[in-house]
Amino acid sequence: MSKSETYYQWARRKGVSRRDFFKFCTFMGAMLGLEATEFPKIVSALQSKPRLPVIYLNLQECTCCGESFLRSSHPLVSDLIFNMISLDYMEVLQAAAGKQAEDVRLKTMKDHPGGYILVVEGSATLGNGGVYCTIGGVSSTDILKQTAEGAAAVIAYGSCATNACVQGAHPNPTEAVPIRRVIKNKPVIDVPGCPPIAEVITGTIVHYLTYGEIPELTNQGRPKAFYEHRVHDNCVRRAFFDAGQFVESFDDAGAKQGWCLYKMGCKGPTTYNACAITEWNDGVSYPIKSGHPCIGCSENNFFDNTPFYTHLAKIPNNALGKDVDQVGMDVIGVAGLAVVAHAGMTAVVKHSEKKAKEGKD
Ligand code: FSX
Ligand code: SF4
Ligand code: F3S
Repeated sequence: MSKSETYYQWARRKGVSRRDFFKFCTFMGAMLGLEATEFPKIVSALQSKPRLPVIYLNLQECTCCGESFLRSSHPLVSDLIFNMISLDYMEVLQAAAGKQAEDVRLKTMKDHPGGYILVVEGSATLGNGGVYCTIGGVSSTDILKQTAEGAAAVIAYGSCATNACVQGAHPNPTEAVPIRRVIKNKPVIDVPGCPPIAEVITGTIVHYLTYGEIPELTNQGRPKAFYEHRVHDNCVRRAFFDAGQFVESFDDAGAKQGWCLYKMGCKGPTTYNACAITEWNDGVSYPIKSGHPCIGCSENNFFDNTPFYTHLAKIPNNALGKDVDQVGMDVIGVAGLAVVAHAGMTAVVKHSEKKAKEGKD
């Protein structure tokens, strides 16, 4: 994609039909929680505006955030993401290396002062002058400061970048800190999750292109459209929570029935993220749907918020109005009786069938 080419021109050149391009714009509008009347503005922006330069830095992290990019749930989203990013500078994917790569980063900064987006994956390190993570012999914390200088906005992508995540867990040997602790003179958009949802970056960039400003943020600095609700609010197992039906061990009958994972340590009631809506791998699943409790990976310091498999002491806004342990016991009592009754009935039916068969013989 050349720098003066618009997203629409690029998409058409890539063989994307006009119809699919409109579908993408509608999808993005819906993801951003915009009114349908706003969708034409997205179409118009992507049809007329040239590519927005994006520099992507990898600091202290595990690269799963980049992996999450690659598996964006909308086919056009992943294509668009990679064409929005200056692939000349994304360590994981760039062809260039060493000085050549660093020169490309510096050139992008020089050519677009105040006009590029900086995406940062991973935490910054302050320990011992930032020696724990270096790129080309330079502290990555200094590279971060230098690259942020000419950025229009900074997207802290992933929990490492927003709250230092695993590196920041006790005892935090590298003095890992969130990006907003180092970059204080630019808008920093936090996109937490370990890994985070790829569509949030695309949504943020599409919003910036359409309105010339970053999307509305929560009081924690996260895009509101994606982080306004708790995982619990849209959870696929929510009906079981409301009915007081809880999994008590990973191999029990409730687990097989897809009951609520609250008692297995699920942090969905205190975790703000959109996974229950967007899901992963083309909308196939998310942790809870796959049978594992939410560990609250988008919440601050979740690595220290253990044990993962012990349930929360209190559920905010608990509509059940009583202690969940007790509710579980009540339900197990009822369910247990039901199982016994069912087993009894099955035995009676089987016995009758056997008798009937014997009579026939
Ligand atoms: Fe962190 Fe990203 Fe967790 Fe990993 O790189 S948010 S450790 S999933 O992938 O930064
Ligand atoms: Fe879903 Fe967890 Fe809430 Fe149960 S406690 S409904 S598994 S988010
Ligand atoms: Fe993370 Fe919980 Fe979603 S563990 S991926 S916030 S379901």
